[in-house]
Amino acid sequence: MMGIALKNFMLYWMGNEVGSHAPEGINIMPVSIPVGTHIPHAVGTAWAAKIRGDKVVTMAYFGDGATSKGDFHEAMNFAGVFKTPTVFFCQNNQFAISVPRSRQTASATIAQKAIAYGFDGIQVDGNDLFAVIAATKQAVNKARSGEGPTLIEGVTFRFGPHTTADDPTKYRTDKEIEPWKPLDPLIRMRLYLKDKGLWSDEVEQRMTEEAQKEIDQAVKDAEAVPPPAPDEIFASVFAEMTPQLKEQLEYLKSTLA
Ligand SMILES: Cc1ncc(C[n+]2csc(CCOP(=O)(O)OP(=O)(O)O)c2C)c(N)n1
Repeated sequence: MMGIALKNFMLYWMGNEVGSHAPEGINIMPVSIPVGTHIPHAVGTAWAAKIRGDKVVTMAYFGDGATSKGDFHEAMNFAGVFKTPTVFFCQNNQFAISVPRSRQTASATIAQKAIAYGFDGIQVDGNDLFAVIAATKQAVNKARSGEGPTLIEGVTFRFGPHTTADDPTKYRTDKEIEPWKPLDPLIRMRLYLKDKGLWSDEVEQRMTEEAQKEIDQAVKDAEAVPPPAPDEIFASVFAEMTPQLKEQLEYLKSTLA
């Protein structure tokens, strides 16, 4: 959607730093694995843009679990104080791996946390594509016109495991999942489009095949790129390598030798 090649995402997951570099003119940060650390970055870049007079709005996406991190609260605080053009989007899928939303916060909603920081928080049906687009557009327009940040809470549910290393049967029952099933956004969107005469089984099959081809090609292209040199694993962590990283690099090199 933002113009990053699928191949780059594959490269990133293969551990190749090349995959993290956004092409010139595309304002997107690399994927952040530590939960929540990208939220202050979104506020910092928005604040810098505001000082420079750039008409930029920054968007930060994170989960319900990330709202327990200090990073989230520090970012929200300064976004409110400096009225930065930032949209915080919390995808509340009810779980941070095995930790349920009820063990994450005592607040009735995640959206209401914005009130304490002095700006708007809105809760939206995260399984309603049009509602999410409308809420996001409204928040972006508000930020762009200098009226400051917004926190959006998209309420949804994670059907599958967190990762392939996770087993949800250990911490939740099928009974919990059942009420969410008819609310699946894919089902709702398919029904909507079918009703408008814009979708059919043939369209779905053709698009699925096209997407599969595109993905297969991206995997092939990414696999054709030579693997990164060991130095590159350490090179982009900080502007300058710390003594610890230098030591680790030497250790890795000696192990490989
Ligand atoms: C700082 C930090 N601590 C722990 C982890 C391990 N971890 C990976 S994902 C995750 C849960 C994230 O939950 P949430 O923010 O709700 O996002 P979700 O993946 O559910 O969308 C944790 C604890 C991590 N990546 N970073």
